[in-house]
Amino acid sequence: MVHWTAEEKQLITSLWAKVDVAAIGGESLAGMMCVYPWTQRFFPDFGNLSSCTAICANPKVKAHGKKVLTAFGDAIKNLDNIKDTFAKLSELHWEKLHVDPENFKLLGQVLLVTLAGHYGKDFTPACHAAYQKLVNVVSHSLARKYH
Ligand code: HEG
Repeated sequence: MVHWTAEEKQLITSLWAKVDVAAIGGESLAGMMCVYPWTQRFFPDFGNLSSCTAICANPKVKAHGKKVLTAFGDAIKNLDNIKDTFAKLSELHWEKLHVDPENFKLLGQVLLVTLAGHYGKDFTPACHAAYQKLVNVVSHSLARKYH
């Protein structure tokens, strides 16, 4: 089980209070689809993904990014129990969506870069490290039901 120091918890929750979930979620998901174009294939019904400009403006990408980042918020509310919090989502990504768990890491990395770009001053090295740990735990928890 992952251990969080009081400082890490504080760094994570205080930045999160400033995060615009819709904007950062949309930008992170769009970023993943632009930088790692093979991830687009999981979203065949999302319409126009023909260029990075199209992806970034696509309302379905924005809406789904918000949904994904809202789930990150649930993880932050349950830092000591992320595994159980994501049990159902892990089953969904494995059994129904067949998303290779390697992709969770890619999205996590794009999220970190997006947060750094938007909240640079608050995204200190210690905050970055705490968020790196968080995206690792989220990826790991989402991959847990894979077999
Ligand atoms: Mg996933 C659905 C969260 C990574 C592809 N994802 C969802 C849903 C949530 C979620 C909350 C909605 C579930 C529902 O409808 O009940 N996703 C989530 C998180 C992460 C993640 C927290 C974090 C790393 N997802 C992820 C990645 C891919 C992916 C990396 C593909 C590259 N997710 C995916 C697809 C769906 C969801 C295809 C269904 C989309 C749809 O509504 O058509």
